[in-house]
Amino acid sequence: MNDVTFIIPAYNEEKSIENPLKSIADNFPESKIIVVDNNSIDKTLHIALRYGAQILYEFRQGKGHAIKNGFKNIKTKYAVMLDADNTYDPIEAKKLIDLLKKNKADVVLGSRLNGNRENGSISTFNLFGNYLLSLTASLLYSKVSDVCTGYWAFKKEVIDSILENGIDSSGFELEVEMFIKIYQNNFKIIETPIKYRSRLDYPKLNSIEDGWKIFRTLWKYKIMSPNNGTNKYNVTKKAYGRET
Ligand SMILES: Nc1nc2c(ncn2[C@@H]2O[C@H](COP(=O)(O)OP(=O)(O)O)[C@@H](O)[C@H]2O)c(=O)[nH]1
Ligand SMILES: [Mg+2]
Repeated sequence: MNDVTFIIPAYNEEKSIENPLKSIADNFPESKIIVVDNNSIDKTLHIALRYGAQILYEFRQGKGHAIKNGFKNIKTKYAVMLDADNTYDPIEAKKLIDLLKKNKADVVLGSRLNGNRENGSISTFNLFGNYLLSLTASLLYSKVSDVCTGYWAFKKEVIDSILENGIDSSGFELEVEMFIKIYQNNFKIIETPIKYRSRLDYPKLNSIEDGWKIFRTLWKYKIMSPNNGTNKYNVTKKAYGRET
């Protein structure tokens, strides 16, 4: 997949980042890897360099800032965003990218909530929060099962459009902001189920604080934006069923 760049936001993930990097290097040796670091003080960068990743330094803390920086450096036709925490299996990127290549959509979300979750990978509290946020996104915009997933595949034109619209989010509101802007720009979004594994290092997300920010962001764009709910596509997941 020489037409794909993997973009990995990373903040102090020395215990986790090697697994996804190794898997990408083994399975997609022709793909490019960008790791966007935010002031990590551990061995994250050292490990990323060993796998030939391009390192971007983003000094403004937060996943939103990191991804914005990464997006500006995407040169390939497709990009895959995934976490450095070993929760997502890079092998599944093939499935997401194939859907883009077959023109089934412009953006594919890997749904953890429709997929197979390893025991202990997500707490009951976080699971409930994720259902609630996805339900809110479905009611305000378009039906989606897992709007906060960190596993996304994009066509380059969608990334260009996101950058043109601007990314306001500094942190974990990033995913809902992208979902809303992609939807409002009439791109087609679909979901496909993915596996979700337990993270190896400590979580960077604060469930209550970040969950509340994400909820407010969902409403903010509903109130602010002029073209609410005009997308001719609905987020579709049915066609791709559960993984066997
Ligand atoms: N560059 C950067 N990455 C971050 C920051 N905060 C979190 N991340 C990364 O973003 C990804 C998602 O964070 P995580 O704590 O796993 O959130 P969760 O998956 O929503 O629970 C991980 O790869 C983190 O290392 C940050 O401030 N800067
Ligand atoms: Mg994660």
